[in-house]
Amino acid sequence: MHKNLVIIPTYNEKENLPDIIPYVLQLKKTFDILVVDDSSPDGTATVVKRLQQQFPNRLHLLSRPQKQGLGKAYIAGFKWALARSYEYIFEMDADFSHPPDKLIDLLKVLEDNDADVSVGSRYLKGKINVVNWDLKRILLSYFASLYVRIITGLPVKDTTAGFVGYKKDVLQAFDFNKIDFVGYAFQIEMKYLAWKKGFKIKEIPIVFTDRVKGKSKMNSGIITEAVWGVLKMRLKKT
Ligand SMILES: Nc1nc2c(ncn2[C@@H]2O[C@H](COP(=O)(O)OP(=O)(O)O)[C@@H](O)[C@H]2O)c(=O)[nH]1
Ligand SMILES: [Mg+2]
Repeated sequence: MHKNLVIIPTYNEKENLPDIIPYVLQLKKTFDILVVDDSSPDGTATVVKRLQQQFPNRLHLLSRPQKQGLGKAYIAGFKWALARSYEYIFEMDADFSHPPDKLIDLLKVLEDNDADVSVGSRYLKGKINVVNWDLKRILLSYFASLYVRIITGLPVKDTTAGFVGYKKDVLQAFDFNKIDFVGYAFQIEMKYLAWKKGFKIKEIPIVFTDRVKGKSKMNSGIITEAVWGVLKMRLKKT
């Protein structure tokens, strides 16, 4: 049984999986992969099944009946991971925006007991490490992170980051029935709750590159959810 699991949520990512899956499975450290697919109409699940023949036991697929958002996909993945006793569990996008080599650094932080949660951060030391995003998206993401820090006090620079490692006990401490955000607000809430529960969060620098293949699923609903969600989260008792 391996210790490390990377959860990759997918919706129409058939072009990216044949590249990213072998890449992650051939890293110097052993990471298994769980793809959580929401019945993508482009046949992403079929691509996973084909790759499973090449990487038996290391590549897993959780198929869900319909598109329910990133948050729900991750929660299903976390429950799957905890039921199988993985020690270190990672979130990563399918589209190479998160450099997969940095999984090794995220893992090291957890293995060395430097923190309970490790975050691949775009916004450290006053820098904005984003490639190929238009100015609007950079400003949106940067000011979203600032907004969250001001409202919640969360001591994390990149609060919406989706490249994250968790020790198993962090995920075990969550009541997933109480988390109902689906987009960026989900990523913010995971960090906020971990911090509130006294877990230590450490950020490491990464360069985020916009996707080359496939389409972004970001939409204005996700942004509205984040703006109101952060206020709601701050007022809610945890
Ligand atoms: N299972 C699942 N995955 C999703 C959903 N929405 C987005 N994703 C995946 O989540 C990751 C991040 O989404 P992406 O569209 O790249 O968002 P962006 O990077 O903010 O533009 C990608 O791997 C997507 O395929 C969803 O509703 N369900
Ligand atoms: Mg993306």
